[in-house]
Amino acid sequence: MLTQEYISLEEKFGAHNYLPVPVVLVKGRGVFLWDVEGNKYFDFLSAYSAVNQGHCHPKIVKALRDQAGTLTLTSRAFYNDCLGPYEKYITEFFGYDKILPMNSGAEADETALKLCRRWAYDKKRIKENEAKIIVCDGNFHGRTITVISMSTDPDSYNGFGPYTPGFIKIPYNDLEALNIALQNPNVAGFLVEPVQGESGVIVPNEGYLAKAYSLCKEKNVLFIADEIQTGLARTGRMLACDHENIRPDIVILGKALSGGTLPISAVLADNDIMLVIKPGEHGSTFGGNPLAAKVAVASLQVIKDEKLAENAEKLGKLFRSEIGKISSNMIELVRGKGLLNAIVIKPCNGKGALDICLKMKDNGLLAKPTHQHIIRLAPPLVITEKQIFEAVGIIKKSILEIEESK
Ligand code: IF1
Repeated sequence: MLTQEYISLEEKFGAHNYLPVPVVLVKGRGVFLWDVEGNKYFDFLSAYSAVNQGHCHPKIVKALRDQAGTLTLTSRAFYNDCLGPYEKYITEFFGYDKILPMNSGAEADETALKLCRRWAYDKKRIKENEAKIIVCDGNFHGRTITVISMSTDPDSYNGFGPYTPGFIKIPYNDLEALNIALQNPNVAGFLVEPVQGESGVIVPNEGYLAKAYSLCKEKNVLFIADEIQTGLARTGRMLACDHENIRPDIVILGKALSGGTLPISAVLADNDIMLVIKPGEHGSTFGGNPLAAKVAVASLQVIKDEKLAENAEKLGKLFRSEIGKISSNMIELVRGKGLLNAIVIKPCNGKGALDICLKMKDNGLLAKPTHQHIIRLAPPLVITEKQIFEAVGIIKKSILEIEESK
């Protein structure tokens, strides 16, 4: 079957909760993807930063294959020989007492919210059902009802009410607003993305995270970092919070924790927070399954062994510098941290970000706009300097072709 035939199948038999770029992918390896017609592409989305290690990384696939034929799922009703070693590995890797393993990012965010609320009642002695959690305008933490109750994006929350109460929304990157919100004695936590991905790669001011952290500590409020998209070397450090040398009270991970092979997420915290949830009070059928445990260890080893954070830091700077050299009226600015970047497009002759993405596809590079005029550009972190130059060449060619088209 060819491209349109596959697209028609999804159109007819699948929910219409996405409108994908019209390309049908059949194979991935490293920074490259191939479509059903044999065309090869640079992947500059990395499945929204879930494929930091590159598509089908041999070491991660080996871990998957070796465990898949042995034992994939026991449920948490019983112990198994993979979870404990994984828990030891990841807690030592990030320097926390404990992990609560889940599957999707949204589930991990929900888990963090439950931990924060229970900690509020059991430890901070906030009155039951009165706990508040501060979140930021422009946040994205997933698609569940409680998570969209925190959202300020109508595309995320419209038509899905009634909403979960207990959230205070403040502007992102605004310490004064945070300080005011923290005066409320019922505030238990501050949930924040170190860089806002979906909003269009919004990088806060230098020092924002560190100052926000200390304001929270002054008020005995948990600083909760959603590192699902920014973590695991994407922004040039193992965690984006490492740029400001802060240690969140709760860290939320997902996406690249599996190298893009299967849904694996995790919440990390120390005992005084993690142990507020008692046996039987939270869980998940697949959370912490043997297959995920083995794959997650391999995925973390690859990030460390291949120095992906260092590569992201170095090549991210090169990428932004090379994009900055493109002379085009359609480029408003380029911004980002590490290899999480975005170009803000100025529409021209009725053409905008989507037209550029479709042209980049024709020229061999895949990316997708987030919101109207922003193109997120986030390749796997295994990309080389030579490939960065090649990819920038494609981006430049595509932008100029669209700009010159009438
Ligand atoms: C979609 C983007 C959106 C996330 C952060 C939690 C989650 C995500 C910081 C939830 C998920 C994905 C979801 C996907 C598109 C993509 C995304 F920001 F990455 F681009 F939508 F905003 N926290 N982000 O980025 O994790 O439950 O999906 O495993 O929903 O369209 P999940």
